[in-house]
Amino acid sequence: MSDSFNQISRRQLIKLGITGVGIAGTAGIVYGCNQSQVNKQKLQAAKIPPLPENAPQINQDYHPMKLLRDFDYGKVKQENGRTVREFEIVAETTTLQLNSAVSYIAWDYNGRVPGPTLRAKEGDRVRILFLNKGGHAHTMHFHGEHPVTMDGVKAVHNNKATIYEFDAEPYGVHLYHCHIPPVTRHITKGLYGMFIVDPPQDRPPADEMVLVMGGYDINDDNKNELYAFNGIPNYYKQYPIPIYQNQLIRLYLLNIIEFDAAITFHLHANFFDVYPTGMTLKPSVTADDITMGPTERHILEFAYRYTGKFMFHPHQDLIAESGCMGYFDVLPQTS
Ligand SMILES: [Cu+2]
Repeated sequence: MSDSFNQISRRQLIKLGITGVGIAGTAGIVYGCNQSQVNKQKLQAAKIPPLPENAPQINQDYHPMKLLRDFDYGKVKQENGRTVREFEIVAETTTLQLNSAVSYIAWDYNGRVPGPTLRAKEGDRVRILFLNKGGHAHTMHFHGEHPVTMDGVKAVHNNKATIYEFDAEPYGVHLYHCHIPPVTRHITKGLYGMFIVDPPQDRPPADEMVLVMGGYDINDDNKNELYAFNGIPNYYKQYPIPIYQNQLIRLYLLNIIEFDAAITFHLHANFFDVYPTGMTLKPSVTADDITMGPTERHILEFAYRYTGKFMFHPHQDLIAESGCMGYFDVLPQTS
């Protein structure tokens, strides 16, 4: 590992991988393009509507409508008979327009909030090439099982890089976030993302998507003034998420809201099956409202019987009305 050089870019991060730990090959390292064959079959099996054309991107790396179904499987390699998934993460500082009045300096992974949804199968080797260009010390701390040296609590200073490497286990819906104190600040600034470990046997085909509930402390009073699904307040309220009627939806849901003790997630006009922490293959309960503490996450599965626009939101309605609000636009299946 190397952390003794300055002014490194994303391109140079790739070189870090090569010179630092002997990773072979320079070409073909492209974000999110190495989906497994299994995933392609899954996508073909589930019916997914086209993206709404009016839904805007925030910047070249950040499109909340695409982010929903954007799973990063890394660059896949075989090393000593094992599948290794290599991911590139750059901590950055990005200005986000949270609403018409609030322009916010976010700290983020790869230019978006949440960061990339990293995905592996249980037992894969995960290798994270982490470069900090954020201007402050940051880290990546993963939930999951790993050695203490890979726990991501040791500061990676600005313009430095490191490599986190561990086995993807156990299967479930996990997360990563910065662990520099005050952690509340580094998380509310935007440094978090989801880490999905798939079980050895694939779950049934579904329209899979990610929702991360986050909060923003705009005026540094240790309270949230704005909330959001996937980083931009009210985005899916303004641009409902199209899904098909009678299509199984698999929602990977994370609560990363700081300062509030717990929040709920409520789905209108429907009920969902809950797979706690994504660590079961059978649901534990069926509900239309679930309470989640900080960093709690679940898989929720449901299908809509009726067409139309249906809300989802925390049932602390002030939080919903402060930006954590969205709609599913349930469309009739055409074939
Ligand atoms: Cu940080």
